[in-house]
Amino acid sequence: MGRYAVNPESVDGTGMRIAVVVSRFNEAVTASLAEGACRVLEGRGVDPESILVVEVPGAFELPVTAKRLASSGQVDAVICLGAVIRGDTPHFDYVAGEAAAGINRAALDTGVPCVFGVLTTDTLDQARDRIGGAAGHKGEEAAATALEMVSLLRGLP
Ligand code: INI
Repeated sequence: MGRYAVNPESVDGTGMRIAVVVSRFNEAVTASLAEGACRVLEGRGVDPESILVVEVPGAFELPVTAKRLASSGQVDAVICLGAVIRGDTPHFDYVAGEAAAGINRAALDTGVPCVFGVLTTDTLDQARDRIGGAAGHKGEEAAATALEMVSLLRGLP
């Protein structure tokens, strides 16, 4: 029996090309997600010139943008960042559900990891807890996941 894993804390991002797609809806939150993601990428050795940050209007627009970037042959991973807050919308489930399904489809269709860094919370306070508050920083976590998946997939048959 074989076993393969990479140490998530020691992945070296040198030479990796990463796209960060961030939605402007709930921008006070999503800007922090993007800052955290870029901080981790650069801290792990990704050249700032190799990070492409793309803004989209809302979380619903993340999948088509992720698919375009993932199929370009020019990025190793796509990090999708957004904040869907239930209090704001009766169509929360559609926006959040379609974002999740579409981002996953972009990854499955292309083989390029597309990370789901979309907060889905009931309140703005719960979202704030996830950008460096009580519940960690989901932008930083999304970046670490992207680096791990690039490294992991490179090592698999
Ligand atoms: N988009 C979000 O990213 N978060 C939300 O909370 C949200 N709400 O509340 O509606 C939201 N809606 C916009 C949506 O993502 C699309 O941009 C819009 O429907 C146009 O396609």
